[in-house]
Amino acid sequence: MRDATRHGEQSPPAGITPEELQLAARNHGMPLEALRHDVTPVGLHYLLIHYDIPTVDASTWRLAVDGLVRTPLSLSLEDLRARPTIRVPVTFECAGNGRARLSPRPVSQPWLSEAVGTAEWTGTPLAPLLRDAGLADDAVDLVFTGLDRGVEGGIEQDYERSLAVTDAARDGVLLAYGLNGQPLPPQHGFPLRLVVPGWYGMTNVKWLTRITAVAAPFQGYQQATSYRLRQEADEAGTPLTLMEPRALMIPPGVPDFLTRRRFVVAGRHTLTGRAWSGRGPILRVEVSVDGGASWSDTRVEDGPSPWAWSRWSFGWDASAVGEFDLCCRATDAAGRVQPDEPTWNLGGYANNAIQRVQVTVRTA
Ligand SMILES: Nc1nc2c(c(=O)[nH]1)N[C@H]1C(S)=C(S)[C@@H](COP(=O)(O)O)O[C@H]1N2
Ligand SMILES: [Mo]
Repeated sequence: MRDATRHGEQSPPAGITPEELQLAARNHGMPLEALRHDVTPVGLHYLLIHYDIPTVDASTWRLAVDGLVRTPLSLSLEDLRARPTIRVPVTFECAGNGRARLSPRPVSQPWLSEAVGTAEWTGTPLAPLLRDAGLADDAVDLVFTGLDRGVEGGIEQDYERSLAVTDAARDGVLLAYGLNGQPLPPQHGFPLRLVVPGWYGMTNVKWLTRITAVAAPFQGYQQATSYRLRQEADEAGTPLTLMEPRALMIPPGVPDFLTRRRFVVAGRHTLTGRAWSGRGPILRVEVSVDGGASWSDTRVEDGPSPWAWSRWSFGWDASAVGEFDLCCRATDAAGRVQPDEPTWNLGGYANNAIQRVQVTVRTA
């Protein structure tokens, strides 16, 4: 347990506050049984909206590309649809996933482990569009502005995030107008959003209205104040970028309504789930049925795209009745492995500590 007062802050109350509950009721997670789908059905994908969902009239909407460009652009949805099209499954995870398991609990959207989903995005690659606009040599950052507006940290703002020009021009970065073969639904950014494969969710600006090339690193709230790893409020910290590795399992058997504790009939069971990372494919997923005392390798399959989660499965011989503490952990191509315990930080970000699922094995 960490001493919150050391950080000049008040300890959050032991239970979830009405304000956290209000956020949790608006921003839902993906029920873990939906890990069975390669591509998450619309409505089961997690949702995170800082302010309100804006209403957008697609017939008058335009995307502006301006700032330090030789040819400023103003593009309609039809203009964007007429450009080269790509369709690719991409796994998103909110940087705050796991926040509610930190102690003391940073007060914000109280995710446990379900702020994840994989959608099949349809859109147009960003790099050629930037070439058409002709970025000036002194452009260093691109600022992506959404149509949603609100107050955060006492500052009224549009939702805005930036990318370095080199990151924005990478393969796979796209402007998406479709999700799972349909136009974007209002909650996922209709009519257009940015999709940056491998990065934490906040990067994927929804309700995109403007891309501005600027000559200095962007200092907006969501870039310079929020989404940074730090211990103290007055520290600059390090910005969150690529997703850390994480494996999740479909909780086996049936749940208790209130506690979600699992009940499984003794016998052989297949444990399955998904694993992903922003740093290359998942090389290994291990499972433990004894709370992490011993680990076994699982079978890992290729994902539906290089940017989407991999399915894994494991045959569990649950012939003995009793209490079991199931865990899983992923290792990515960069050799990063999930830790047993989280590392605390002020914003409650990037907690990729291993998932634990309590299971009672009983006779039928
Ligand atoms: N304009 C805008 N874009 C946004 C957000 C937002 O509040 N406003 N939330 C971000 C965050 S924090 C996450 S995790 C993802 C969530 O995307 P989804 O709701 O489509 O799953 O969108 C990002 N893009
Ligand atoms: Mo997020």
